[in-house]
Amino acid sequence: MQTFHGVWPALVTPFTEDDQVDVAAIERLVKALVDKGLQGFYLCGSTGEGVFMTTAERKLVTETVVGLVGGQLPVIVHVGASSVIEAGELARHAARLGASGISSILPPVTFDERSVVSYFSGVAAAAPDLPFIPYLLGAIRNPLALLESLNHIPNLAGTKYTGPNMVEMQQIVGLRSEGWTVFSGMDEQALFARMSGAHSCIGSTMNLMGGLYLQLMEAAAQGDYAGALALQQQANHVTLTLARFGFMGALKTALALVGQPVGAPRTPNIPLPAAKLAELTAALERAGLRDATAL
Ligand code: MN9
Repeated sequence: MQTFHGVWPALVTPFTEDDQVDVAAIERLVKALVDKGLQGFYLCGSTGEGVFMTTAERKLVTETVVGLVGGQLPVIVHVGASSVIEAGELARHAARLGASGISSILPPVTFDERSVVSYFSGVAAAAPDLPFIPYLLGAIRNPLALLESLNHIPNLAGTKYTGPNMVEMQQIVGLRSEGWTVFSGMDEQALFARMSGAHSCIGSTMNLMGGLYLQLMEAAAQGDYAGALALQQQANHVTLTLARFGFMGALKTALALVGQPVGAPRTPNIPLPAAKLAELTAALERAGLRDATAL
């Protein structure tokens, strides 16, 4: 199975004032990220608010982004949905358009590990020629055992591990020696995940500070770990500031502040209250947003 590398934004989905997918804003943002040198795109994940969108809206995002960058950069589409039928439909759609891979969160409201295996098997089988990247997000007791239980899936090609445990990260990386891509999903840990063997990172803040992460990875590749750490800390100041104000609403507002208006998040994500705009702007200024996004 194809492998992947580099710094990828978990693309935010821009919405218009009347809560429609904003195709023009997607095009603007994607072009800017390509110009910065980002190395792939992950669509409709938790940052892309895919599970809060309709199937038609998710298809529109995929069509727009694959139409813009397909063939030039890899695009992985998150297709997870509560119904495996819907996830399968999205997976087939992604394959038909020429996406590079599919990914899925765990099914909601399941309490039996065999259900997770059954669900992932069904999603992966809908696009058998595409790499399948299960998205390990949230409190998963034993990610290593879970991945081992998915071993029979022919197109299993890695995982997106959004957890903080870097020992676990090393073990997941070590599961296979080829045809295996481990994406780290916790932006605050991008450097440490890379040092633990993660092949690539996908994250929400790469929409905002993509150039900084590229520089960070370049410093690490040159063995300049002090330089890389300074950049990780610079990014984390901004990320932790966003979290204090309600992450998705603050992230989308911050994108507008640096010239990429993407509208408000989709409910149940909460927009930044208008009364907090000045406070967030000042806090981001102090956290060094301008420097972090100038790269
Ligand atoms: O996996 C994102 N995680 C979630 C991607 O959305 C739960 C991350 O990129 C975080 O937004 C980021 C900030 O905490 O690490």
